[in-house]
Amino acid sequence: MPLNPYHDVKSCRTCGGQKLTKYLDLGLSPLANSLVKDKAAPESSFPLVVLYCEDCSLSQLSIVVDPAVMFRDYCYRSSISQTFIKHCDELAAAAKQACPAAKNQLVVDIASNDGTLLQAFKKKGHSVLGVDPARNLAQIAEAAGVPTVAEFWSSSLAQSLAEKHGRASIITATNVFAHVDRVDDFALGISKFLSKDGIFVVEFPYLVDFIEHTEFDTVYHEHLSYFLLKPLVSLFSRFGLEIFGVQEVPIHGGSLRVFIKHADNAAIAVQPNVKATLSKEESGGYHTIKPYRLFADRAQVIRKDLIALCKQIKAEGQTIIGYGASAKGNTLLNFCQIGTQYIDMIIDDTPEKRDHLTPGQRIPIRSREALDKARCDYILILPWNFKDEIMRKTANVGAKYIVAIPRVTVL
Ligand code: JHZ
Ligand code: ZN
Repeated sequence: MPLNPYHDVKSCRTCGGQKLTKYLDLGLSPLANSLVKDKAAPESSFPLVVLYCEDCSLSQLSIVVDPAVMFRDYCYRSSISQTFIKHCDELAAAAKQACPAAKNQLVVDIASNDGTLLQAFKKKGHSVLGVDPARNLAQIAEAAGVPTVAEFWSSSLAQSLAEKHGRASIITATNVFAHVDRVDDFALGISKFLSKDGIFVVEFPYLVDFIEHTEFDTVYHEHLSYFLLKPLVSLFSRFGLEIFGVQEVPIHGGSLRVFIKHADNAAIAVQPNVKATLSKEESGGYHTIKPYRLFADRAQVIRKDLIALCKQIKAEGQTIIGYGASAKGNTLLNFCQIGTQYIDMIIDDTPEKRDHLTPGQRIPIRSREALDKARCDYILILPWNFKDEIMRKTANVGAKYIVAIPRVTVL
C-alpha cells in the first residue's frame, strides 16, 4: 500500500459546493474488506467521517482512499447470497421491460463482480460484457462464461469499448456508484457507450433508508457517496442523460433503482415517480441537516446497547458467534470495539474470506462447518440485510440471534 493512499475531499463531488458539514464521525477505521492474513500483519486505519453538502444534500466521506488499494483484489462475491441472485433475475426482467428496443443486444455491467447479474441477462438471450477492476473476480467470471474487462469504468474505457464492441443497449451498475469519486467522468462514459435507444440502470443503497433505519454500518471507505435522487438529476443532465423512472427495492437494506436514457430519446416517457420521489425527499426533510444529526445520535445508542448486550451475555457464561464477515460488519465491530473478548469467530460462506482475520478486531473467519462443531448460544448476524436467509440456513443450530440495525434486538 502507498504511504499516504488517500486525499481529503475539499468540495462536493456532485455540485462542487464547499459548504460541507460533518454529521457522523466513526473514528479511525481500517479498510472494511482488507482481511488480514496473519496476526503479525501490519494494518492502516483512516478517518471515517460523513459530510453533508448544504448546496445539493449529497452525503459523502471526508476522504477518498485510492481505489486501486481497495478494488484490484476483492474478496466480496455477489453470488454468495441466494437473495441477491434472485434480485438479479428480477432486475434483468425490469430492465428488459423498460427497454423493449434492447431485444437480445449487448448488456454491459459495470462492477460486474463474479458475473452474477450478467448471468441473469445471458439466460434471457443477451450477449454480455462485464467490467470490473478486480482481477481475481474477472478470472472467476470468465471461467463461468462471462467475458470481463478487468478495468475501472471511465470515459476513456467507454470510448475504446464502444469502438471494439459497438454501443450497449443496456448498461447496469449495481452497488458501485457510491464507490466512484469522479462521478462526472463516470456519467460521461455512460453517455458515450449507451446506444441511442438504450437505457442505463443504476442501483445504490438509498439515503432515505440509510437514515430511517440507522444503517450507519454501511459507512466504510468504499462508500464515498450516500445518494438521494436529487443530486443525480443535474449530474446526469450535464451529460445529455435523463432520469425517466425510479423504483425502491429492498436489497441491501433499501436501494434506489434509477432508470436513465439519452435526454433526446423521446420514445421513452418520463414516469411520474421521478417527481414524486424528489418531492418525498424534500418533504422528508432530507435537504436540511436535522435528520442527519438525529441519525448520528441513534448510532451512538446502538453502540452503547450492543456493548451492553455482549457484556451481559458473556457475564452469563454464554457464547456469541458472528455470521457474515461483511464490510458493514467490520464497521460495526470496529466502531463498537467488539472483538474476540465477545465473539469467538465469524462464519462466512465466501471461500475468499475464510481463514483470514477481520480488519481491526482480528476475529477469525471460519467456514460453516466450524459453527456446527462449536458451542453457540447467540449468532450475531452482521449482514442484517440478509437476516432471513441466514436465519433459515442456521435454524438447526438452535441459537438466539442478535441484529444491531435498525436497533439492537434479540430474536
Ligand atoms: P453483504 C458489500 O458490502 C460490499 P457488505 C460492497 N462495497 C457494497 O457496496 C455492498 O456489498 C452492497 C456472507 N454471507 O452482502 C457473504 C454468507 O456467508 O451484506 C458476505 O461476506 N452466507 C460491494 O460486505 C456477507 O455475508 C450467506 O448465506 O457489507 C454479506 O455481505 C449470506 C446471505 C451472506 O455486503
Ligand atoms: Zn453538493
